[in-house]
Amino acid sequence: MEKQPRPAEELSIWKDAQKMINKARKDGVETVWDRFEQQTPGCKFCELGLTCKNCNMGPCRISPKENGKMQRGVCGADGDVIVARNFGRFVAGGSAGHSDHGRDLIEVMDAIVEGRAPDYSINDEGKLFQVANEMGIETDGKPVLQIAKEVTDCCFDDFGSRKKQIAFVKRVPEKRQEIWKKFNVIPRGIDREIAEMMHRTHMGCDNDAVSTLLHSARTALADGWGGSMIGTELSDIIFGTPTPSSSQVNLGIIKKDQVNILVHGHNPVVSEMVLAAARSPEMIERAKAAGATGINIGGLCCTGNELLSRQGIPMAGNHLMTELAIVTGAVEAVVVDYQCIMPSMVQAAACYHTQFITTADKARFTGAVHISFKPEKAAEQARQIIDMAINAFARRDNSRVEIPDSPVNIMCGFSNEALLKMLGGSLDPLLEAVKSGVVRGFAAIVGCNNPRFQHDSQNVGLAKELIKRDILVLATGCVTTAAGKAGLLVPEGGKMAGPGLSKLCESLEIPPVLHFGSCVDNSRVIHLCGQIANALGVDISDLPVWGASPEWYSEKAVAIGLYCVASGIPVHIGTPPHITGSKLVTEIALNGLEEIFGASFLVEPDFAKAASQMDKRISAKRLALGLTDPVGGGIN
Ligand code: XCC
Ligand code: SF4
Repeated sequence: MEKQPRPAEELSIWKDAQKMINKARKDGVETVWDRFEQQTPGCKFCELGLTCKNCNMGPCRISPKENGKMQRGVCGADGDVIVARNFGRFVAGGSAGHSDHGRDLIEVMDAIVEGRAPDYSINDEGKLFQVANEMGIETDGKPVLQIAKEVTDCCFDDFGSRKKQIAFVKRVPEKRQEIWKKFNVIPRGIDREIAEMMHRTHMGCDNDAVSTLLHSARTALADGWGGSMIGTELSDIIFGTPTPSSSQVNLGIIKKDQVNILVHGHNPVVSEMVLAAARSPEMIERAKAAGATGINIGGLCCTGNELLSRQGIPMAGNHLMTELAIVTGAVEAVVVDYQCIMPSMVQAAACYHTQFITTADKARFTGAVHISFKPEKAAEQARQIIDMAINAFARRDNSRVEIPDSPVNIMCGFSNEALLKMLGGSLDPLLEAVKSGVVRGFAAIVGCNNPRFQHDSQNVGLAKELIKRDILVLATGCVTTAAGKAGLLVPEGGKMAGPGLSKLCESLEIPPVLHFGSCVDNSRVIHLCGQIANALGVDISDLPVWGASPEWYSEKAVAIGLYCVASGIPVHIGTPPHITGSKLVTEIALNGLEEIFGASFLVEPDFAKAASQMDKRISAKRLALGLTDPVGGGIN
């Protein structure tokens, strides 16, 4: 008998999602939830991490039986080794994704420096100078492009093998660097650590789970303080450092009378140009000639967050909303770069008039229109994309259009620089707020959606629980959209916070959850933690801080989690990665890392329980710092 589909209300907490899930069913569009049903239950061996396909004597699978002789793969690898190797490769995948994204920004900066990309420029010279100084590059009296060239070279070198450590290790507190030295996890080169991870996990190399896990940490640190940080910093230099502004979120941002173009993926290089083209009078005229009132650029996932942070474009939705956005029937084009783009979007688009346009040669989708994007021809290609969308507008079938909700207002564009500016140029007022207990601590809630959970239930639930306890929340990635829809990204959201935080929100006119950007912008979070630790003369692991990714799904999310932990920030996750087949590896993740890095993972699928655990630790950290904890334990 065929399984009955679950009611839409069970699948997502949002009205706009529920309506579109039902419309998808009516329109015959398959969604992520349908496929999740088909794939459940998953393979037990794979879930436990106990399958290995690393060579052709296998595949092998290890039975997790507790008693008797430990099974081994054909080569002799035991369950611990297989789990650790699989985990290591998972981290390498995530680190490669973020870091290759960072590299693409270096390529654009290189093209700017060499005069090959006339449509791009250096937007934030102040930030360029600051980053150059941190990298030890002399700036006095040098032309801007010369400084940009030297920063570009330094970043390129960070990917290679010639350095003992990547440039931004300088941002890490001394005590933390000592720990990294002791355990030999200071990242040397970004590509190097990733390649070494692949090497170590080849048959017959690193056959000690602890050793493999330590290199996983090194690989993740190469992402956080390397590839991702380069991605963030160079994006700021080229497109501007985010400053607070306002925008809107949910599927209601799609406009019935306009040419709607959604930008999706992670890298702002293409979408910044698409936005610029969409704002040009020439393109707006063409749209009007086609019968639309204008051109509307909306965001999905992290490309959306990048453009929201810097340019204030509205957000249509996060990861699990991406197919549903197309189901509105009012999207003329989805323009994608890479990462987190469900291949199924090609089929969803084909059910309507929507053009699905890929732009990255390393992220091709069968059935999509491909425009091989080149920074050298950026503006011209962006206009070509807009033209395709305008042409599609004529083919839209308005009888199939349904826009399910009206948009919610949000505040966006926080960055470390913006925060510092709001605080009057110094972290002191924030530190004072922490010391007095007005803000008891910080938590960065980051990452994705996963159909294992009711969409956004955990992301929103956890954020609400934490702010109630006067814990200031920073949100990145897909959590930003969830927080925005829940009304947490506006100063009035402070009413949902505890007494201290709600007053702070009122006096500073900030939301209780700060939109801190995209996934690569988690580098802002670790950088900020480093700055706070330095200001207090302590290590990051001494701070009352947490990371959390309740609904994570991607390899990148695990890389983020691990670089946070290795940086001294404990991390809550809603579901474990595929490691539970090894007691040793699981024990290290939950406890062993604490002894090495002063932080570890908390796996807890229930946000309320997670919040109370996080609260306890924040309380303990405050007391250890000699601070009082006025509210601590007040809510349980
Ligand atoms: Fe992807 Fe960054 Fe996750 Fe969203 S949050 S589903 S990784 S888009 Ni990073
Ligand atoms: Fe099996 Fe070992 Fe080959 Fe993995 S590396 S598939 S465990 S023989």
